[in-house]
Amino acid sequence: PFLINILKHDTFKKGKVTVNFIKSNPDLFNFKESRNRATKLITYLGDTIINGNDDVKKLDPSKTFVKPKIPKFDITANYPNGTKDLLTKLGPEKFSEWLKNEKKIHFTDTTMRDAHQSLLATRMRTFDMIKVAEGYAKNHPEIFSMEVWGGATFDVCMRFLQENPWERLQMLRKAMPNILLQMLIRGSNGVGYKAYSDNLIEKFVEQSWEHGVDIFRIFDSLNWMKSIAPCIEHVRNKTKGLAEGSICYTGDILNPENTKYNLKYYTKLAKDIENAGAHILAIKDMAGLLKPYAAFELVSALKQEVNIPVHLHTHDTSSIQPATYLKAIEAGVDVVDVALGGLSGLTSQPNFNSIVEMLRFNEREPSINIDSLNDYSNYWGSVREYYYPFESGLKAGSGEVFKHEIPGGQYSNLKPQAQALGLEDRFHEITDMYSQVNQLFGDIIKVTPSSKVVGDMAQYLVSNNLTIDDVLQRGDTISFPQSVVSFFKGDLGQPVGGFPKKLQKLILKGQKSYSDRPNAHIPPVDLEEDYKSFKKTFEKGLGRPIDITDFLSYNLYPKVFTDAYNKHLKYGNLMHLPTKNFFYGMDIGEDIIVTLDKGKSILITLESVGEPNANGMVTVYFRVNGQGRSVEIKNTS
Ligand code: 3PY
Ligand code: ZN
Repeated sequence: PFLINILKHDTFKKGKVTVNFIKSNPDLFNFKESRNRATKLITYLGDTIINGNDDVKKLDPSKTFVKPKIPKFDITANYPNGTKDLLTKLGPEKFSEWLKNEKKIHFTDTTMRDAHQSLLATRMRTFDMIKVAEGYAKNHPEIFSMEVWGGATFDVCMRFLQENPWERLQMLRKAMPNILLQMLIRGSNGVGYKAYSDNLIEKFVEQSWEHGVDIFRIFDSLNWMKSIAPCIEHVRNKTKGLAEGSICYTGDILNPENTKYNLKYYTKLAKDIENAGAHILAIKDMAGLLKPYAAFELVSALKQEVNIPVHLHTHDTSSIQPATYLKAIEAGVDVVDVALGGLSGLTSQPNFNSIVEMLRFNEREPSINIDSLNDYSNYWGSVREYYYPFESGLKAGSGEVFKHEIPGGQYSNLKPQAQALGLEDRFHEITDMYSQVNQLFGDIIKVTPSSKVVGDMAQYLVSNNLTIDDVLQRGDTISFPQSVVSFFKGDLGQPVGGFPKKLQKLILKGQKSYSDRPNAHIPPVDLEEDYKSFKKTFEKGLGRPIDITDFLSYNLYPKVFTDAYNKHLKYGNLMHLPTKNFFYGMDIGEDIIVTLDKGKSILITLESVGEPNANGMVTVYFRVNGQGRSVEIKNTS
């Protein structure tokens, strides 16, 4: 191994070896460390070959994969200037002015965040993103922003993918230095499902910026300004990035009977967001309820009412949302969110490639190389196949979304959840109950985490054969899901128009509620002493220095972080393992090249798999860089 390390060393390869070469390169002696890492990797592969990946619940043995084709790009070329360069040059205020004055329509590409969150249960791995990131940024510098972080990705990265979300962000930043990177943040709930202390969210925003985020799309799951405004402040105070405040859209502004979420409500909220210091206004249509003619009215009114650019987000659950974009573009919207074809449509965003074609020869036509864009769509179409166990099974658009108002990401998860509860044949009862629960709660904004509360209640009532009447008649004898109790206490803030008082009493059963900010009840995180003791506990084992981002991950998700840390001790860094092998192990005779940290690669071949012995242990035989290696795996299946 020592000789191999010399032969592989960059300095050696460049022919610049001197007498001091060996002395000044102690990493040549790191074969023990590399060997350890290789052992961990083959332990993971062995485990997956014998017992499968825990996260893969339904395997199709007949499934075959086509190698995704990476579109060509010039690796030696400089990155063409893009929106990130413009933000650096202009600063957030002037950038916002520039955007408002642009005639052509701009696009945010959500493929690496919301698209897979909404279609594939957020399982897309960094491995598949990083393969095309540099080429995409070089071939498509005209993209307004790439949504790559936040929402559910933070949690899922650690919980299911054995990845460090901060590392993903840094890698994507490095690969796409010219385009704005965007994240979704749930106001005081950060990237979690509950409120966190203000100083934790502030530090999180600061570090997100430091590690690569430029645009912070900020929303609150109840449209509560008291959660949105402090987060806008954090972005303004701690970063040089863009604060994008969101109005979450629900209902139908064209419905004359809608007195709650009407045009006046939204324009007032938009004004409040602008006054709180947002650089951009987002219309976040998380369930895809903004119909085309309503979009025209809403965008026209907002363009009149506010002086900042307007950015529209929707989900194509109903299949009519491209028409919404058409009308919004006619009304002067500045940016729309789209996903590359292969990961677009249904609960995801409208199809980027087709929207570009829709606008060909129009006065707001963007200048985008459609052939290249189609190649990227095809890449994602092939990559998607690796993730087939996470597909939701939804096959067609559904007009029912206008009744139940379930957000895209939640809708695609609800089917597998119903299946897990043995309620698959009652899926439509659940979606119907979801809308009844929403009315019972007083017609609330439904988006993470408030949408989860409504979903939990709907599933609970259906699985226990309870009706809304049962809740109203004998709610004092029913013990409701924890998330519902917490919501009625005020832990997610205050809904528009307040809580229905009678119901709140039935649910809380004497527990006290409050109406100030939940954060006022949460002590600040001790960023000095607690950080020190955190470091002591976790400093060894990650194979790299531990830092403040780990401390933030831990504070946001203590159990998820700790579990991921323990898995890391056993398996090492799995980020560079090809996706096929991460989910499905290896076939006999298959060769794979895996990059270890610091750019070192190893060649792994699966030679054979033994029979379980009396204790259920199986020997799995590999070749690692040509040398025979084996691991003993307990068969737990
Ligand atoms: C999230 O909060 O993750 C969302 O995507 C909400 O729409
Ligand atoms: Zn969304």
